Amino acid sequence: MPKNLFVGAALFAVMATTALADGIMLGELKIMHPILRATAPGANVGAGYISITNTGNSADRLVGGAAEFAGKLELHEMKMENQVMKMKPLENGVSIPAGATIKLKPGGNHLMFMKLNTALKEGEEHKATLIFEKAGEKEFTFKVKSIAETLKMKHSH
Ligand SMILES: [Cu+2]
Repeated sequence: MPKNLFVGAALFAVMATTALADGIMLGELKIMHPILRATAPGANVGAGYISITNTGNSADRLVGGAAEFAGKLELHEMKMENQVMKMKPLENGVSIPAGATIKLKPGGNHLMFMKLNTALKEGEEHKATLIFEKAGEKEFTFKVKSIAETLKMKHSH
């Protein structure tokens, strides 16, 4: 491909990206629907969900994050073990292939906020920072949804 044609294509890609009205862009990642699940009374861990689209040409990776309302933020996967669904930390984070949309949602990979220092109540908003290998880090505002509402997400596409 002639070099100037390649540059032109790249510029077009950048313009198309910034024109997206929905979601928040961080580099080439488009982040949508940051959600926290409301906690039951006395719970000291809380789950978080988010949708990430990689609009770029190379893979990125969600590697971790932090929040003031939690002592620690882990990335978890759900795994069947002896017919019991268990949560396991994803030590290598969550890969986001070029062009792919990954959804952290109930029943699948999720954000796990450990050592909560406040209850997460429906309707509230809390800030949490997510860290990506290539795109860097950014603070997002998560909306707290009821447990029933987050369960509906399980079957959404
Ligand atoms: Cu978990």
